[in-house]
Amino acid sequence: MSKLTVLHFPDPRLRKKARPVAGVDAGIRQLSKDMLETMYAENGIGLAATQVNVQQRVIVMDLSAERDAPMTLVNPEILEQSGTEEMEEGCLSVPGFSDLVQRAEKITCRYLNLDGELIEEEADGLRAVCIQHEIDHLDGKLFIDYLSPIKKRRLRKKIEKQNKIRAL
Ligand code: K2U
Ligand code: ZN
Repeated sequence: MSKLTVLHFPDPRLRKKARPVAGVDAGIRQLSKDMLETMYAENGIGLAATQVNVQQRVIVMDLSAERDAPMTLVNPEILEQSGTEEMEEGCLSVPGFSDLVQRAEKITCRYLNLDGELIEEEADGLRAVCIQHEIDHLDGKLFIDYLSPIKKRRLRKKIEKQNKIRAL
């Protein structure tokens, strides 16, 4: 297993659109293991392959309190969605920032598991938010893209200032 490097905004590689996985093989299973190790080390509850500079449609999640219920979703897609809900979101690729984001309240998600089985399940609450957040990553979208232009400009200036200080 190896911990991978998480890309940080405004890295342009976060904007790449990931490609569908042709088949769940040993390489995808190793990627899943490395992504889970990285997610746990960074105290995340989700991680998309795009965030570790791999342009494949793979996301991992673990929403359990005990951090012992890992899930891997290959080629995840949202088949249906209903309602709206608002939740405070953060992102491992935009450290130190969070804001309210509106998303679908309930979703029906279809994906391949690590055994290559096609799974279709409903999700709501934090699970629904996390799946939508991670699928956005696979499409090169970040939660900050939902913010108002003023908030996004303010955030970009704060990050550029942080990066200048780090570079000193
Ligand atoms: O994709 C990521 O960057 C990991 C995200 C996943 C996530 C974002 C918003 C809402 C739910 C999940 C987070 O950084 S994981 C950190 C976290 C931990 C507990 C609750 C919410 C977010
Ligand atoms: Zn994120």
